[in-house]
Amino acid sequence: APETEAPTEVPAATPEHTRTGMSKASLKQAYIDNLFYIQGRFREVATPHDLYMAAAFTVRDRMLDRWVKSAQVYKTSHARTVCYLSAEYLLGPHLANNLVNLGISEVARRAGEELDLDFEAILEEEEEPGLGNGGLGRLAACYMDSLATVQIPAIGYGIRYEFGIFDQDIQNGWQVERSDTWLRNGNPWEIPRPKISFPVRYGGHTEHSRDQAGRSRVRWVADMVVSGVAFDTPVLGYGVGNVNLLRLWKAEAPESFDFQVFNVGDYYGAVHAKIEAETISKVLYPNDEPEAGKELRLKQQYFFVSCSIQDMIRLHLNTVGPLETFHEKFVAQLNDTHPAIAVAELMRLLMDDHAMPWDAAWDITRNTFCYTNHTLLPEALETWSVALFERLLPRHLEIIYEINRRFLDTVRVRYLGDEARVARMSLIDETGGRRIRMAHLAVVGSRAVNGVAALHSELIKTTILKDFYEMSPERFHNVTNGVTPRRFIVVSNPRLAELITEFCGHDRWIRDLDCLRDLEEHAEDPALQARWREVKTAAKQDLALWLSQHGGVVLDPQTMMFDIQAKRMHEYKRQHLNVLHIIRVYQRLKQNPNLGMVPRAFIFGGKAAPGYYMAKLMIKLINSVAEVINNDPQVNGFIRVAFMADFNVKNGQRLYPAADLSEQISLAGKEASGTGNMKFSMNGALTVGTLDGANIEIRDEVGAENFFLFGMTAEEVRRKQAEGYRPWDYYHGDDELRSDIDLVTSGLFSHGDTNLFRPLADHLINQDPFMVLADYRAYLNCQDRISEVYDRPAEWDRMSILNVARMGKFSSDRSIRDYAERIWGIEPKPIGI
Ligand code: CBF
Repeated sequence: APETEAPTEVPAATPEHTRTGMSKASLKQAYIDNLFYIQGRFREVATPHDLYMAAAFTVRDRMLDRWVKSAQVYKTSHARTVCYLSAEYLLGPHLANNLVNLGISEVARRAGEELDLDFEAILEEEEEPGLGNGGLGRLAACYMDSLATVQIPAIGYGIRYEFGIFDQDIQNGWQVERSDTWLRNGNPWEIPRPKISFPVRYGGHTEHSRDQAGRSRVRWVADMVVSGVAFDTPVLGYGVGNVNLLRLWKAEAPESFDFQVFNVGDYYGAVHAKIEAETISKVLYPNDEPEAGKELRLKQQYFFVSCSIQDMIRLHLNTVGPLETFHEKFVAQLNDTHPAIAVAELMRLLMDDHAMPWDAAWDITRNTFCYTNHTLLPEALETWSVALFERLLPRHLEIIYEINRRFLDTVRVRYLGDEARVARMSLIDETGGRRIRMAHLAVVGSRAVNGVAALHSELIKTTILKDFYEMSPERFHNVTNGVTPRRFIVVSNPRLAELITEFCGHDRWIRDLDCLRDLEEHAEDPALQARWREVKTAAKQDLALWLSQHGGVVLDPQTMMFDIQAKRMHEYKRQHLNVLHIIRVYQRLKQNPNLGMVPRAFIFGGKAAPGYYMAKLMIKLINSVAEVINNDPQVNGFIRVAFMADFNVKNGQRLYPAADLSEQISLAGKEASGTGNMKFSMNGALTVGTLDGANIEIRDEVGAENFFLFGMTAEEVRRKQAEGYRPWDYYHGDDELRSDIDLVTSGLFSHGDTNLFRPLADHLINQDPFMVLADYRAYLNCQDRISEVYDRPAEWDRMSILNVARMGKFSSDRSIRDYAERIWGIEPKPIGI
């Protein structure tokens, strides 16, 4: 039977346990019990939040049943386990997703109806844990879902930030940040484990000595200790019994009060240590492509890494035994360089706490870690000043120096006399102030390195890690990113999910996305096309309604093409290229009101890092252009512009199903992969995109004829840069381009202020590091083609169906299988239901 089929309501032979039973009767009883016994409420006085909590506990109980069983099987079978080390998990709301993975969405909905509950309102009530910035954190969340679904034993380790990514308001067109207090009403999905706690030390000095056998020993005498306390969240696979563990660490002071200080009357001093400790897991740094620098960030990284490695050692000692086989039990995936300090931490723990000699410890360490790189942007490549390390992690600095000394010896042997290469490959950057290169530490300490899309993995080999690739090419891999179809189709777009199931004749596609190919034969079927269009229009209606209620923009879902760009605001993603196109269309309409064009709604969503001035100015520009266009009766029947405030997972789920066109227009070579491109395409949007990141593979899969390509290739970009790029020439060589940019600074969009947007325009004309002007004309031409095709609905629908049908490759289940087979060497451990 399909896994999603609602469990039968025929009473079971043995009575169901109300905490675990899946029938409607059990769910209703459990719900009422939870409302009463956990929330302490009866229906008449329950708040919407009480109603949500009761639902969450009802679902969680059903997961715990499988979770405990998984833990038992994993333990007794000594299952090899993946530890995913990530500073970010952008989880999104749990409730709807867990209902889908348990296979009880329908029966729960019916139980809710009988209890006279507003199911949608309950789902809306959930505050999402925004413990990540964007692509990298959301990828970690998709991978947790897929690890459980493909039945790989896994633990996700990270930080339980008290404040996640800020909430975004738009005031007067500007982004305003509000702190994200996601924990204020409690989090029903986590289980605190106060007894699973580890000390994490900072500062101080080291003392070197010899033990009785003459072996060298090191003692780290720290001057600050905090405790990391585990908070566990179960992560359920779809249609399987496997439940994995997401273990997030909260920082606490080892003692609430320093009583000695307290006794001498220094109350402030007594609580100071507590506050300082708790600060470590207080807040997520809100930069998508972070610039290195802040001491607290390094403290955070070391904090979660140290707790996680100590936990892995504890688990190993408890279940398997001697640490010599640690790397056989665990493989640890470093999600970017944020957890790279783990290499030095495992070495320290093995040598200093478990008396292992260097060579044995290094062998284990090198065989435990694998590293994923997620960016080529130079400003995002983490380095830390040696001075800061010396102050905060003196023992780790010694270990890094020793790793480096031994590693550089091997470089010297291999490339005799090539000291320039030695300097380039060193873990320490000696140019300018001395800094530790975290990517080099991650590469040297790992047995495998991978990029996140085919182009990106190739570029790694020829740019940032070229020397390392030349030295050991066999360690370099590609694993193209993927996203989970459970959240991004079944949960976000239930109408589409139903339609797919109907035309495929099965729902196997939810677990095996390649099965979507069964849709291909129906791509030209008018019956499917008509239904396809209905589903899309319904999603557009939902979004239009939501937008009109949250921001006031009115869009027409029937006539308008929904053209959406939703992602972090960043110059390399080129939201300003999109804006220039909107301005062009606006000018054309003003010049020729009878233009007869396909009406379009240009919709944006995305947060800017609070300190990123240009990105914030782009938000202001979009909203300013929106204000002019939406209020101009001469054009607003044809074009409208909307900015969806607070783009997060929940709001993303409103956007993906409603898009006709997905904007993936980064400068080629800059977007490592992108995953929004996959989410849109899976929901039937056609892509307008450059040959960047995973766009290339999406185009290969869906067919070049079903993808709107424009712009330079990465190689052309490289050449143009080498020749000396002169945006000024483009500005002067193209009248329409010049007029569009001049309109930005004319004051039209800024109530007469000709200075407001000048920094953006000047930057484009004089520097344009992301070559907006060079790609402008090709983009416009491509947009014209898009409008033509949209005017031929049958053709558009066929392309849209084929996009969905050919998205199998971009399931995160496939990515996880790739990791398991090619990098981790790990087998599934199936657990039945
Ligand atoms: O690999 C996941 C994503 O990571 C980023 O968001 C990142 O933070 N470095 C990249 O920018 C994306 O291209 C990538 O898809």
